[in-house]
Formats: sequence, C-alpha cells, structure tokens
Amino acid sequence: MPSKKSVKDKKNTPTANAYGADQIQVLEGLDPVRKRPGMYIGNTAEAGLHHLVWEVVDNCIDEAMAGVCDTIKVKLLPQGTISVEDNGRGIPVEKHKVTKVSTLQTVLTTLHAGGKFGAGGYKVSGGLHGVGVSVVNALSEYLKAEVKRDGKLWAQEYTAGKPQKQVKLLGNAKGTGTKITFRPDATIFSVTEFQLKTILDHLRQQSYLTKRVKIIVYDERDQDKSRHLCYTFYFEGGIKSYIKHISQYSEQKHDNVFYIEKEHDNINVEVAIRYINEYNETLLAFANNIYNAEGGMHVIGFKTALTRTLNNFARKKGYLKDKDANLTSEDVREGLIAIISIKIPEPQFEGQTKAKLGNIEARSAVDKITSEALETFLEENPKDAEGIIGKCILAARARVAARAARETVLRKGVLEGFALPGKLADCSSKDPKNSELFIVEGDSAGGSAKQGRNRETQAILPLRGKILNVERARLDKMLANNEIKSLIIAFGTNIGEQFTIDDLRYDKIIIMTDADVDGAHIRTLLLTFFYRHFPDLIHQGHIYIAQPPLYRIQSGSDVRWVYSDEELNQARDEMVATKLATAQKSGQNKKSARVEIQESVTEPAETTSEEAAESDKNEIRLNIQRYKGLGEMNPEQLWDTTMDPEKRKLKKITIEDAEKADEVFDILMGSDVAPRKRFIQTHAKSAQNLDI
Ligand code: 0RA
Repeated sequence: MPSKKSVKDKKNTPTANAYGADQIQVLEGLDPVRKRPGMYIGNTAEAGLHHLVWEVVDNCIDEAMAGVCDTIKVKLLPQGTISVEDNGRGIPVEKHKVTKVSTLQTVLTTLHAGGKFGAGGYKVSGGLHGVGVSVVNALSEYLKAEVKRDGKLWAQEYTAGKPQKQVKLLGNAKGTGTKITFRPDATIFSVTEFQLKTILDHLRQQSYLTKRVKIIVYDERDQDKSRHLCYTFYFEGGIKSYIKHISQYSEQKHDNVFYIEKEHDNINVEVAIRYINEYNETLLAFANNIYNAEGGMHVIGFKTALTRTLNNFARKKGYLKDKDANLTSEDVREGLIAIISIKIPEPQFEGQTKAKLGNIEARSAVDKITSEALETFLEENPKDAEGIIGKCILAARARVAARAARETVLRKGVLEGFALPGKLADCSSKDPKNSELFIVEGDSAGGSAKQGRNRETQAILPLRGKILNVERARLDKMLANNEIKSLIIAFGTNIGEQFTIDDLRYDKIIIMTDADVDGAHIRTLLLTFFYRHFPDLIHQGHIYIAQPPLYRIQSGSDVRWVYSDEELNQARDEMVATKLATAQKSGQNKKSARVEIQESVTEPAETTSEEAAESDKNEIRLNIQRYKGLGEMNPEQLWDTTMDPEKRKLKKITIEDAEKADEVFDILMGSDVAPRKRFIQTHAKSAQNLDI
C-alpha cells in the first residue's frame, strides 16, 4: 500500500505529504483480480475467503506499527458481511495527482503491480497477503469504505470493485480512522461463511505479534442479540506474553522469560525464550507477521546464537568442565519454547509453501542481537541461568545415556524373535497385501470386533488404557511399555534404526476408537506415536481411522446408519418422504389425511423394535439413536457399520493430519493434568476434527 514506512523511518511520524504520486509506479484496474482470483489470494475456498479479512486487517496493523492506531475492530455481520475498523490516520481522500480522482478511490480501485506501492516502503505482511485492499474490493459484491480524517467523515460504496458514486462527505467526525465493510462475492467464492475460530486464532496471533494493539472481534451474525459475542485481544508484552501463554500449563525451568527487541541493519528483531520440563522444542518464527512454518535465515541465526552463547556461558561459569563436551544444538533445544519475530524491509519467501525466509541478512541480525542480549540476561539473572543451563546439561546427559541404552536394547534385539502379543487376534492370511490390523480401544469393543471381524483378513489388537506418552519417552523407555511393544511386534517392522517397511504385516493399520473425548485422546496419542516413530507408515498410506456411525435411524423396517449430522438430516428427509407417500396412498381411505411426524432421539438402551414400529398410519415414527461408543454395538452391527470393507468408511491419515495431532500434543501432554483435561473438554469437538 502507499506510503508504508521503512523500518528506519517508522519512528518519525510521516506526514500526509510523505505519501505522494511519485511513489506510485504502476497502476492497473481490477479486472485481472476477478479473472484470476487465485493469483492474488491463493484460492477461492475457505482460506481465500479469510485472506480478504487478513488483507484489510494487515493494513490496520501497519497503522498500529506506525504508532498511529491502537484499536482494531472486526465485526461479523449477517449475510456474510464483515467490517474492519481502525483508528489510524484514515485513507487520504484528497484528489490523487496521477489518477485525478480521490486517493481513497484510487487505493480501492487500482492494483499495484507486485502488490506494493512506492520504493523503500514495506508492508508488515508479505507472502500471500499484502496484495492490497483493492483486491478485497474486486472480490466483494459490496464494499463500503468510511474514512474519518481532518474532522470529517467520508464514504464511498462499491459493487464488484466499481465505485457507485463519488466519495461523499457525510459530515463532521471526531478522531481519525478507516472502516471497511464488505461482503465477499458469492459468485467467486465456493464458501462464503466466515469461521469465527479461524478469525480468532489469526487475530490472537497478530495481536501477540503487535504489542499494545487492542483487537476486538464481534460476532453479530445471530438474529438474536443475546447471542452476540465479543472477544478482545490485547497483549502488553507482545511475544513475551505469547511465550507465557504457550508455557502456562507446563512445568517451567525458570521464572523470567528472556525477551529482547532491537534493530540491526534496518531489521527489527524480537526474540523471546523460556525452557520447560519437556523433551520437544517449540519454535515459532515470523517475518513481517507471517508465520514461517519452514523457518529460514532468522531461525538459523537464532539457533547458532543460542548454542554458542549457552556454551560460552556454561564454560565461563564452570557448569561445563574442561573435560566435558560442548552442548549440542539438540541439547539446547530440548524443552525450549522460542518465538522469533522480525520486521524486514524486503522479505523474500522461499520453499514449497513460500513459508521460509530467504534473506541472508536476517541471519546475522538475529544472531548478533540474540547472543548479546542473551549473554546479558544470563549474567543478570543467575537463577534463570541456572535453570536453563541445568536443563541443557541434563539433556546432554540423557542423550548420552539414551544412546547407550538404545544400543544395548537393539543389540539384545528386544523385539526380535518375540512371539506375537497374546491379546492380538491375528488374521489367518499371511499376505500383508490383504491383511488389516484394527487397533481397538478397550477390551469390550475389542471383544465385539473379534467376533464381528472377517477372520481371514482382519486382525484385532485391543489396547488397554492410554498408551504411553510417547512424546516424553525415549526409545528405551518406550520399548519397556507393553502396549507399545505389542503394537510394534504386531506391525512386524521393528522401530528406529532397525525399521524395515518391507516387514510390515498389514497393508492397513486402522485405529478404531469411540467418538468421544477419550476416543479422541487415544487417537491423538496413537497419531503422535505414528508421526514420531513411524512416519513412513503414514507417508505410504498405511494408517487409517475407522469411522463408526453417529446415528442409527429407523422407520419401520427401513434401518440406516449415518455418519454425520448432514447425513442424518438427509436420511430423515428421505424416510419421511417415503413414509408420506405411502401414508397418503393408504390415508385416502381414511377420514383424516393428516400425517404427523414424530421424531425422537433416544439413547440406545431405551429403544426397542416394538417401540420403533409404526403404530398408526397417520403417524410417522422415526427412531434415531445416537451412538456414543463402539461398545454399544453388537458384533454384527460393528461389522456392518464400521468394519465391512464393502460398506465402511475409512479415513486415510495424511502427514498433515498427524502433524496437527502432534501440535495439540503439547497442551494435551503437559505435565499438569487439570488444564489438560480442561483443554480436551473444551476442545473435544475441534480435537475430533483435527484427528478424524
Ligand atoms: C494509504 C495511505 C495511508 C494510509 C492508508 C492508505 C490506510 C489504508 C488502510 C486500510 C485499512 N486501514 C487503513 N489505514 C490507512 C497513509 C496516510 C497518511 O500518510 O496520512
């Protein structure tokens, strides 16, 4: 967008004059955007739809970063409309030197080649967004821009990017700011409903990355005002607050979060660190508020600085003796939570998903700022230093011990020659190509599955209780766990360095758990286990999730199983229609042709076939049972609905699915049990969505 400040001059308040015609290089109409929306916003599905919001919000964040805006309001309105309002400077309204129309209209109706106006300026956001509000306008069936500036309120409305009238002066106004209200074009987007969760997650993150800006989200889509919702995000400490948030449920290794914000080489660097009592590392890197899933130069600079600084300090203070080896980069990253956020004038994004920062200069800037500040922090906070260095040294010792243990374990061949586990009901076929292994939660469901299965091709392995928390456990400990050992022996592949996919005994490994919170938890545990230790089984498409039905719906002799609420509605409509047709035919002989539909949703136990039978021709009885657990189905029903290869639904697990399960793992597996339980309860639904 016009007049975006470089990092260097962002502290000087730019004047309206700083934004001038000379900064605008190429201006183009909006036709290309409507012709090829994907080029500008990635796609026209849910992600693309939300990109429109991010785009407008990015502009507000730019204002906040310039220190001229402290509040951003996002309002979800009925009929797919959304508004984004800030109290920034307001888009200039005066006549534009090049276009000879209002600058407001110019900003909203012209596309800038390359997505950037002017040289030297930078947008807070790069990557896929950062294309300009004009793109939002082009892809909206309706857009209204309102600007408060110089004591006046101005507005202009657009249809599909075309101004309906000139910019109009509406009257006087207090303060300054911009409000963009828009409704994405339903002829362009395949989805037009905004997802509150997506919006909250994104804005919460943006708010952490932009300290002291208040972001308020209102959900006012419901007709019923009492159901309107409002969420406020405001983080005084920016990424320092973010670190506290991420580590809140974990056992912390030290009290003070390390935090630095500094500029070097025109690059603004912010780093925050805390160590917790875990084995894995959580590292989030951002460049210009874009999450860099694939890392990049800033991450490399950070890791080098971290290892070097901690080693130097540990030696200097005698934590590491002359004879001790250096801490490895693995050692210093065990239990580390780190956030790196940089602002750089011309970010270059590389990699498969354009999520990796390529700027070489970011590496030295982050390295320099991190090492200097971390050394000072350690010197000034000896207690924190002790906690951090202690954790790293422990990690180093554990690494050495674990290697030794693993070597003995593998040498002894703990898994080799082991008989198949006793509770495994194996299939009779020895041909892996048509063999399947069902991993079933609990003994009772395991019993039904054993009875209902096709013995030739389907093997059943019931798992008792929760499997070991694989995230925390090292290989040697894991191999001592019976549930884990049973799984690995059943697979036939061995584990770790000994893993051989050619020895896999089943083509499909199917996780079959209940559709409830515990089921979701066990599924997450298993997926994490596969993700961490058997990624090849996922990559090669061997891991599946069974999908038991959610409901059984019966009308007379017509019985159907359905797997989602949509399917339930559809089945219900069909059954009612069929019944109506029959009832009306026979009803012609009767006095009353009125048909009443009785619908009841019952717990399985309450339903008997007598009750479900039709008692009166004028009444349609639909019986709907909600299935909660596998244990509620008898062996035949389990076979019919969930195991029969001809009828069942299976979901193949992709590496992304497993990755998501792994992400929620931190919270699920934190050492503190109460908040974990709370998380699972409040997120049971989304956790299921993640896993299934
Ligand atoms: C052009 C120039 C200036 C600010 C903006 C656009 C601007 C755009 C949006 C979109 C949403 N909120 C916004 N706020 C500002 C610079 C204005 C100046 O220098 O006075």
